[in-house]
Formats: sequence, structure tokens, C-alpha cells
Amino acid sequence: MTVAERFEAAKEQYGALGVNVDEALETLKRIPISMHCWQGDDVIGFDHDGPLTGGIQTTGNYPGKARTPDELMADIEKAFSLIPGKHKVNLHACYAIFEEGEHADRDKLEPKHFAKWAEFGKKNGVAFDFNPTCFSHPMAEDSLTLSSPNEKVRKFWVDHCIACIKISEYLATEQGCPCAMNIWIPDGMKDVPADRLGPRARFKQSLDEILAVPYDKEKVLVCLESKVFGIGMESYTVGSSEFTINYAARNGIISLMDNGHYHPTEVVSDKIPSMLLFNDKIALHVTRGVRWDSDHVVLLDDETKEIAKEIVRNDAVDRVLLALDYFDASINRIAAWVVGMRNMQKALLYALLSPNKKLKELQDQGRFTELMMQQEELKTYPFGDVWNYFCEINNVPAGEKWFETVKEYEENVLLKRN
Ligand code: RNT
Ligand code: ZN
Repeated sequence: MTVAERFEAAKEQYGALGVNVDEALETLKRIPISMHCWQGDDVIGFDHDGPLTGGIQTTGNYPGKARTPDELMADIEKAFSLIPGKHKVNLHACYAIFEEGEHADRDKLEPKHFAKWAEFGKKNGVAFDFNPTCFSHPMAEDSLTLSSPNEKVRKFWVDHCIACIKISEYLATEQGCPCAMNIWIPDGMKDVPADRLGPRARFKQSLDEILAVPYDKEKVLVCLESKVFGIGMESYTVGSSEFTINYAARNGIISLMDNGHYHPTEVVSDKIPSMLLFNDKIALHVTRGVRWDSDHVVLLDDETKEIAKEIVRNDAVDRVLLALDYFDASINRIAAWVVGMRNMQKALLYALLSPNKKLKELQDQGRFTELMMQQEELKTYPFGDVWNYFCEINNVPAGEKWFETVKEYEENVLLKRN
């Protein structure tokens, strides 16, 4: 049987449950996922030679990481050629591109340092999201940035974030659609603090100063990401969940939840509906924490599926800014992107192929036996046949065929980089 024939058979099965499969594929096609550029080079960027700091860590030394803008761009293009649909690229400020001999510190970054990215976006028909880089820098040596008691340091990072808003606005203008700009700071303490309020008050003041600078709110969607702890900062995190959710709600910016940033039995999927009830938009970093915020590649696991279900069945496809965030240096980095992106899409497709209205009715009518039965039976429906067809009609390889391309690229390009 061909992919198309299998699809027709699957469509019939889903159709019998009342699922409109063609509509599901149309919807999936228009859900952009922001692909994090930093998987391509282990979160290093182009503006410094130092290590990754800020309580986050990549592990592994797989050959072939991107070392230059050209290499990273080529790798992103390769990954996109294997991922169905149109997506965004998530940039960090440390990926600024300088002319020969030029350098600008983080507080002095300008839109022109991202002009090559804007050009890349136009060439590939992709838009960007953006992030200030408040780590891996001498001014963040003790991992205190926007909450620092040192005014010089705090001001430096305020200026950096203001510069980033201008860059985000520039990217939004160039690409003709909004740019989400996510603020995450590593600030915290290894040991028991003597003052939990002071750093948070300073962080709040810094955010107020950043947001006081006029910018086009239609173009720049400022997000604020929370965290539970960082490596070397296990006892106290300034930008906790309560801090970021309250700040965002009061100041008209968007809360960003990263599912690696909660206690291990706490799930983001369950937080999504509550956040949607009180917010017009929310933002996500989808990742996979293994025992801790380990940032493993996103799998098609239960939590990824539950996250997708909450987005789809609450009609929130246009209200949830979806981005991925992980960095695995122990495997082929292009494959890491492709697996994670395709898995996020598969999770969305799985949710789109569920008879959500019918399941909700069963819940509301208290028919719990039938609800459990139906949810379990759905798991062995011919989901893969629909996914393969989606890949085919979007001109990317179905099934595991895409891996051939990655292997070839590894041999001809990546391995030659060392
Ligand atoms: C860190 C946060 C943050 C970073 C990226 C690189 O714990 O998740 O989003 O991973 O900004
Ligand atoms: Zn994150």
C-alpha cells in the first residue's frame, strides 16, 4: 500500500469517530513552532569565547557543532528541509553577527548586528523570535544580572534588555509578523539566602525600567520565563513561578512556562488551562527534563502529548506561543532538532485527531468507564499513517527516511568541521 492509500484507510477509521482528518492536517500545517538556534552549537553563540554559564549545562562532545554564522544557518536550513510546515527560528542575543574586527558588548547591541539573520529569514521564508542573553558573560560572573545589588551590573543588563527590545522590533518589522522576546535570568543562590525579597524587588525594578522604554506592543511580545533552580543555584531562584506570573499579569506581558522548570512531579500541561482562563496569550518552552532540568530532546512522550492536547482542545492554537528549548551535545545536533520538532508536531497531530468533543461529553456525563476505554483505544489508531501522509504532502521525508539525509550531511559536512 502507498502512503496515500494507508492515509485513506486511516481517515475512514478516524472519520467513524467523528474526527475531520483533513481539517486536522490543515490546522497542523499552520502551527508554527519556534526552533531554538542554540541546539546547533551548545548555547555558545558568536560574541564570546567563554563557557556556557548561568546554571544551565550541555553535556557531550558529538562532533560537528556549528562554529560560525554560515555553519549554523546551513544546519538550520538542513533541519528545516526535514520538518514539515513553516516555522520560526528562536535567536539569542549572543548570536549577533559582527563585521570583521567589529565588536559590541551586550548593552550596545544593535539591529544591524542581526541584519544577516533578517536576510536569512527572508531567503528561507522564516520569522524570528528573540532572547536577551543574561549569561555567559563577564558581567554575569556570579550569575546575578537584573537582580544584582551592584548598580553597574544591574544597569548593564537593563541596557542589554532594552537593546534586545529594539532588535526584536527590527526583526518584527523585517519579517512582517510579531517577534516574541523572552526574558530569562539565571539569578539565584547556591545556599540559603539572608534576603529573598531584595533581589526580587531589584528584578521587578529592572523589568519596570526595561518596559518603560516605548516599543510597539503589536510587534514585540515580551515574555517572562520562570525557573525552579539552576546548577550551583539550588537554594533560591529570583525569577520563581510566583514572581513571573504575577509580574506578567500586572504588567501586560506574557508568562512563559518551560516544562523543565518545575518540581519533577509538577506538569505544565495541567497549568495551561488555568493560564488560558486568565491570559490572552501564554508562551511555552517545550523540553524534556530527565530527573532535573536536563534539557533532553523532546520525545513523543505522555507529557508532550498532554501539553498538545491542552492547546488543541481548548482552542488555543493561536494563543500559545510554542517554542522548543533543549540542548543535547551528545548526539547529532541536526537530528536533535528534527526529532524534537517532528515530535512536537506529532503530539499536536495526535491531539487534533482525537474526538475531543465526544471525550468531553463522556466526562461531563460521568461516563468514566467509556472515557477511559476510548482514550486507550485511540492510542492504537493508525496515527502514523496520517503523520506520514502529512510529511509527504508537505514535501519532507516520511517515517525514518529523513535520517539518510542527516547521515549524508554528517559525513560530507559536519565531520569535516573538526
Ligand atoms: C534556562 C532557560 C532558558 C534557556 C535559553 C537558552 O533554564 O530554560 O530558556 O534555556 O534561554
Ligand atoms: Zn527555557
